[in-house]
Amino acid sequence: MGNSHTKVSEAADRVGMSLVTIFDRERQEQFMSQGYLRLGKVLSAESLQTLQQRIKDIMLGRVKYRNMRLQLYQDASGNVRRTLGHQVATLGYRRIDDLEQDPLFLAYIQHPLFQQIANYYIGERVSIFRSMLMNKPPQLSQALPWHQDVGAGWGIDTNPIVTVWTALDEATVDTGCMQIVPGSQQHGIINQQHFLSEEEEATYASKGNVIELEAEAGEAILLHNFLLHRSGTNSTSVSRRAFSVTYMEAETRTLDTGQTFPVVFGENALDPKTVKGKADELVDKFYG
Ligand SMILES: O=C(O)CCC(=O)C(=O)O
Repeated sequence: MGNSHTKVSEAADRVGMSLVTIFDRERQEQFMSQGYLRLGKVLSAESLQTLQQRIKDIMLGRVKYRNMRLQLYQDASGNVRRTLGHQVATLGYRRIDDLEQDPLFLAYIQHPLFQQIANYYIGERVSIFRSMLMNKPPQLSQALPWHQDVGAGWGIDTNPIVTVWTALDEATVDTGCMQIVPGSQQHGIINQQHFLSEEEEATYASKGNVIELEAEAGEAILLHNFLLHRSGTNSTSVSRRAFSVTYMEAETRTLDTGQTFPVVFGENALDPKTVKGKADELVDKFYG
């Protein structure tokens, strides 16, 4: 794995990384103090392969959803074209949203460990703000600037704090892994508008405080939404895909239209056996 960026080593954090099955007090405290928590390889080798294959099938148009929002890289300078529904068969997508309407991804979103965590921080009824694939295709990716994932910037009336980010490929410095500032969630909301200004970056994300969040394929990491994070570009010949899901109170509404979001835990939660395509009104506008 690469090592070019100044970093506080988190080697100890990863040695003997084991799968978290119980979100106990020690882990709750670690998450609240560091703003992230490695959950281990929540995806078995088989489940990982299943999701890798499914996202490939979605990108190539073998599995289609009418109301799925996709962002396609147009060229090496990072220009992106957005489509509603699949239009182009390529692995060069930047981002794909609305994956909860796919039964395989929905089943993963509803993993019992994520339910434990969501029930602890949110309550019984939980919706998701987004369920997105972030892809850094070989030689064709953009860096993502420093930001927090804040509700106001996203146009919703609460500030979610629970995001589960899962590596679908190994994420390294060379493939454009995430970088974070551990503990930075404790500053609270630095910038309601999502991205930091240059001055804020200098204050809150100085090099000495940044770590590279490298991850193995199949590994899930719990992220506090106020944790400062960014990600780099992919200079290798393999893709770096990750699946990121933000959980929140089911009563959370958009600030403009008062709309709620897909429920994944509790009463009337989506069920992988019967999940339907996303309703038209839920894709009228893009929040986040
Ligand atoms: O996967 C990445 O590169 C960034 C993902 C991200 O910003 C997020 O999950 O909030």
